[in-house]
Amino acid sequence: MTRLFQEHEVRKIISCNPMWNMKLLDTTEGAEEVMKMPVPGCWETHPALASYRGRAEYTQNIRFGGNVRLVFKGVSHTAEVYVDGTKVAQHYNAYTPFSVLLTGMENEAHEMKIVVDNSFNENSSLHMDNDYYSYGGITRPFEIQQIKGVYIHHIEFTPRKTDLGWKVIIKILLCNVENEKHKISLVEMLDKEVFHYSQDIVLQPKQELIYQKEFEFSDIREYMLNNPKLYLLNTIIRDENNNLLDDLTDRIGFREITVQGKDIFFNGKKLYLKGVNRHEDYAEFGCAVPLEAMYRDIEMIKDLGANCIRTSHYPNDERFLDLCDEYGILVWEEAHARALTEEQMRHPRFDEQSENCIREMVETHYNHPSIFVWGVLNECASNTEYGKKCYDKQISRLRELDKSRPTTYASCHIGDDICMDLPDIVSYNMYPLWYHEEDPKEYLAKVKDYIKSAGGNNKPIIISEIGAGAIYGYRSSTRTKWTEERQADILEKQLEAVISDEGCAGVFVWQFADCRVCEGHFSIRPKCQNNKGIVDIYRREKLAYQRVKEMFHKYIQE
Ligand code: ADA
Repeated sequence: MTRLFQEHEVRKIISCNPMWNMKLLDTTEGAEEVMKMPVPGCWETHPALASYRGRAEYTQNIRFGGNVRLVFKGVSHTAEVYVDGTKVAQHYNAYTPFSVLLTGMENEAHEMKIVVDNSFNENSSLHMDNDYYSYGGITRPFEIQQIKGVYIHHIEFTPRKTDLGWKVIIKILLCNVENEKHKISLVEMLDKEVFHYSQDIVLQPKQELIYQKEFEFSDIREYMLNNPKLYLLNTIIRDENNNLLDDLTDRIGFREITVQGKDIFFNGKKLYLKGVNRHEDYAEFGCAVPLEAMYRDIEMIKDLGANCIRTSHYPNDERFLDLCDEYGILVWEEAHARALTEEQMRHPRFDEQSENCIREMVETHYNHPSIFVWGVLNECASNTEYGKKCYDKQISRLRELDKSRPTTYASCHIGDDICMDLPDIVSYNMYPLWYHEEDPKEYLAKVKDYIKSAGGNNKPIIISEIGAGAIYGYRSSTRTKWTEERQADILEKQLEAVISDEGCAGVFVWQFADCRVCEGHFSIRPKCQNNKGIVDIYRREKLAYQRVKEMFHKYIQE
């Protein structure tokens, strides 16, 4: 299951065994050479591989024929895909989907081999030793799709509110995979009600065609956070003999995000963001968080009184985004990057790997109504001229790909950030009373003064990270650092400072749950975890959970 709804009725999905054969290629003592491994899943779930960093080979013989798409929702972090011994694809980045088109295949068992690599090597500019863990494996769902001569690659649904209702631009990318011309017809439905039909659409051999139209809808229910109405947008294409060719269903919402001065509006209603940062990381499951655990997270985040989640610091699993759509929880989704220096941003593969991540993130997650802003480059070198070129390139690219959402980045360069003129929303990460002993209110005033002086004036301000650490179960009347008491005290003072400030559009707690970190630079972190979660890696509440809940509920947006 790659989504929380059925994407296809016409397009057939070829089932394959979720248990793959796996062979370690950079062996480690204590583990057998060949073992079984579940997909999706992290190899760290296997007790002997809890810290394995290197390459592994996944193999399985699967019967298929004709034209097929191999769809990988996430492989961590580099994949080489081989079919019958021939390399057919390569992909870098654990957090974005990719697919491989195979045409004219013999109808027989084919050997699938995926070489997966999670090592920190010279070709990796984004996955590196960091304050989160780069797991290994085919960590998100995989499926094989049977397609015919023409298929629907993806659809973009862009709604815009008008005085009479909604104007919507729908872009459909159609792909002819054969060496012959195809003439097709196309029907579009909203919750099974036909709103458009077109025929005699001609695709030349191997042509990719964008079919774009604008529609007006008046009698629809808006997507509201307290009543998140989702529609199924269903597109079906047929050949000239009216035979079914392909279909694609996506889920959409009629909602519009606008920024005016220092305020962010959702369907014309001013937003105040009360959020949490969330890593995709869950105890022994690593980044391959099972749906039940995603469900538990979203229920707890809703219980907190939060209305948004920041996917720190990479694009998330589409099933989690589907849950956010269903629960009316807003999402700040960001491309993959955390705390890169200028030197790291000068890595020869950085621009290309960042571009691929941004394009794949926006193209595949575009229709999620819960995503209200795109972010890039968390705490990277926004204080250098070279860094500014990268920020400018990435924010411009976001705007090319999506004109319907604002852009932002979270900075930590208080006093020397030179990029605040670039994004639509200015965001800052601050840890007064944890990393430095300053009164949160005074520190926030300094942050706002700097933002005003450095190009961020008259833009919405989000405090994208506040927080403090605590070891789950460590309680003491001393209230020293690392006690749950101290974490709750610090969070209360930080939240009080931000929520009571008129000039902020919102605040995100760092972070929802503890997560594993890498041993290199971050072994200083107790248990080799980032312990600023308000719950631990098993989602057991620390005292701060209830304290944040009280604060968020105290400020309830009617
Ligand atoms: C930064 C960073 C987070 C985390 C946090 C911390 O703000 O964006 O990923 O590392 O610091 O825990 O210090």
